[in-house]
Amino acid sequence: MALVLGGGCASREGQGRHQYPVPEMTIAISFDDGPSEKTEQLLAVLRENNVKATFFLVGQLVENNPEKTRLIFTEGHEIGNHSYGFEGLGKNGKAGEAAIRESLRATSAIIKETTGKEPVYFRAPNLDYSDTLTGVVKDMGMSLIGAGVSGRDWEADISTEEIISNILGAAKDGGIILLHERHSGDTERTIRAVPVIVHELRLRGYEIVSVGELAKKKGVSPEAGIRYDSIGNAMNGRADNTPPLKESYINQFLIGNVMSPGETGTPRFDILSRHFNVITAENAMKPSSLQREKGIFTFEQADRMVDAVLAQGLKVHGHTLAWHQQSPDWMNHEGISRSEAMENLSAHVKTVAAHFKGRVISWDVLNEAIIDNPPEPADWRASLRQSPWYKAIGPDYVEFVFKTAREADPGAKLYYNDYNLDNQNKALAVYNMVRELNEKNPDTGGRPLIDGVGMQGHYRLNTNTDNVRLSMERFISLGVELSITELDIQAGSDSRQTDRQLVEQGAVYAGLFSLFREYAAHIGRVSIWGLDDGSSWRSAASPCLFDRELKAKPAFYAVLNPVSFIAENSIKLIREAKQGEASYGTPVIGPNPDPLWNNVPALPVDQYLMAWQGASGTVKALWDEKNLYVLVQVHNAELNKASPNTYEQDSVEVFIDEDNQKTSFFRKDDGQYRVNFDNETSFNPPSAGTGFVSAAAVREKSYTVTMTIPFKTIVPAADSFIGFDVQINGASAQGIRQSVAVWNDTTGNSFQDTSGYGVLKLIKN
Ligand code: 9MR
Repeated sequence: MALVLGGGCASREGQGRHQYPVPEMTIAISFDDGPSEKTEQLLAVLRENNVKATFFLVGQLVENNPEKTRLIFTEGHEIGNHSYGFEGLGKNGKAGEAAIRESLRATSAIIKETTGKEPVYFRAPNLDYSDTLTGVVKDMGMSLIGAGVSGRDWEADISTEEIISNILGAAKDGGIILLHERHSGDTERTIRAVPVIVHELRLRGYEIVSVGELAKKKGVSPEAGIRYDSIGNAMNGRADNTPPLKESYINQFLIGNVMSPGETGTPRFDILSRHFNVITAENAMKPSSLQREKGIFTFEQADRMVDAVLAQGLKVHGHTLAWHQQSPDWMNHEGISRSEAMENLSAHVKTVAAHFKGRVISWDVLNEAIIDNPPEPADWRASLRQSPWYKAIGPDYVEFVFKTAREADPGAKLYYNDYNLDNQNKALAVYNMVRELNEKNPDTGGRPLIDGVGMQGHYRLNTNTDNVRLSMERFISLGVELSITELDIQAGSDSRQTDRQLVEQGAVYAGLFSLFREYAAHIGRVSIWGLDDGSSWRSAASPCLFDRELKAKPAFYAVLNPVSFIAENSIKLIREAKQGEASYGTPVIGPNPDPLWNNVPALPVDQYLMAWQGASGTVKALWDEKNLYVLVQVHNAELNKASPNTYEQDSVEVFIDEDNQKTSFFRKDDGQYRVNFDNETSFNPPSAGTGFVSAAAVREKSYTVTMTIPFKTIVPAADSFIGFDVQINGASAQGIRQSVAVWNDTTGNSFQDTSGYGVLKLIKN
């Protein structure tokens, strides 16, 4: 930013000669820590620039400098309470409630005695707040003012230009600028910055006022005990008025979120630092952000963010050194030689890891290298994604990238990070990879090569916590650290959520955090991927803890206290399984249904799981001592079986849980039986096909499938129950599945989880 400094030139322009636009925005300006030897000088600058500000004064200094205090007041500035002796009053201080009360009382009293007016705003010294302090401030009828738009002018090495750019970079309508009339460094820097800030903001259309005046302009009456980082926008009294999440997880694991460099110094950053203690750059530390062109590293944005996060006392996790996305093509384009690709990878990893050394606690060294649901998880090499790095280097790029990272920053924990790790096949492939590489490299810098596994955790309402638990246990058994790195839970569509979805989403968050608490000893960090639904990468599915206005959702309270959330909401969450009846009898299976079916009750298969409402139908069941017989009649189908994926073809699926134990994963009594309209079959597990017989008959847009399904583990008895469900897959004219209808299980998870199945009663009369 090119700014003209010094000589008071900006201020003279500001006075008369310059034509500013008619202001459309308002911002407050405040100065902490006076009165002091600089008071007169600062007052002169403000007078010259026609600015009225809020001064947060220290009680003891008011007592020693009554004249200066009166001067501030008579020149039309507002005075706030900044404690009596600048002692630590919040979480970092030692003052008890009585001492806090006395400090605030004495300050307000001396300000009133000197100026005749009692302050209504309080700012905590060092921005150090606590619940006790908030309670006292509330009792005294004052509002709290946070660090809205901070110049960070107390920092030792900061220049006037940096103070200015900190403020101009974060300025926003309703913001409150924080500067200091006195601090341990050179206060002149601040005083020099003021006219420039005022001038630049006025050019942008801001009116610059005191905190009280800002509230008036915004039509807000500040509430006692509420902390305001800005006034008159959606953020007030909301996200920043909830109990800090991180305090619920002290001594358990770090709790994090993501941000971008542009959020530094904004009210969003205040919310992030209130609730979280570790930050991941959502995009700013990915390869394409740091080395878009070969050899040209662009660290400025990421550095700005990382330094601000560290200055706030939070930690930083690095994301990500090697990935198949958001990486420039030159690194590993098609046809590149193995050695050149290795050089590119190593140069990137070395430079980046060395650059952030000491500032990040850990790195996602390799991101998303394993394919989805790998068919042969025992062979992790065969399970590797055919990514550009893989194609250019081969499967040993995995070991290579970890070794390079270890050398460049031996202090950082090195993570393998991936999504869908609740899928047991994918989890197993990752497990095998980490196990082999750690066994092969047991001592790199005193420890095995890979320190941790990151389960991203992009989940949905139907994510089964039991599968998450299985994977967690698997990784923990490797002796590595576990982190949940990108947690979000989709619930709803089109940026809308029903009341039920809000509670269900909370329940999934609560279930997961209960689980994380159980394994806290093995968990390093749980990070949410997105502060609010509006800024989430999956915004339409509203997956975060805060809504678009930064108001805490039920999900927030679920994370804050999972146990009480479940206790308070369990009634709302019960969803009863449907119950149907199977009649007794042995039909002949063939293209024309046996007349025996005529007296069997039909169950509707008409609950749609996707937006498109295509093929649906009915199901009937018969049973005898050996088999279950099923007849599915499908209507309204555009018959198509072009897809190589059998589940995308027009087909019906029957799910059976013989012992009705509703386990969240398949055991030997469970099976999935799929038949398409052409009577082609597929089974899960494949052994379920033994003894199975089916027939199919098509009539225009309808078809009928009959099946004989042998019981595998039970000898059925009258009046007993089995778990049962039916699904109808509808393909589009292009051969892509566009519609799914079910009888009972709306989770979409029937293929691996029997807990949502309906129940079939076996009747014999
Ligand atoms: O949230 C990120 C989004 O802003 C980017 O556009 C996207 C680019 O691929 O990456 C998102 O973050 C991803 C993360 O880096 C790795 N795991 C999946 C995340 C969601 O896509």
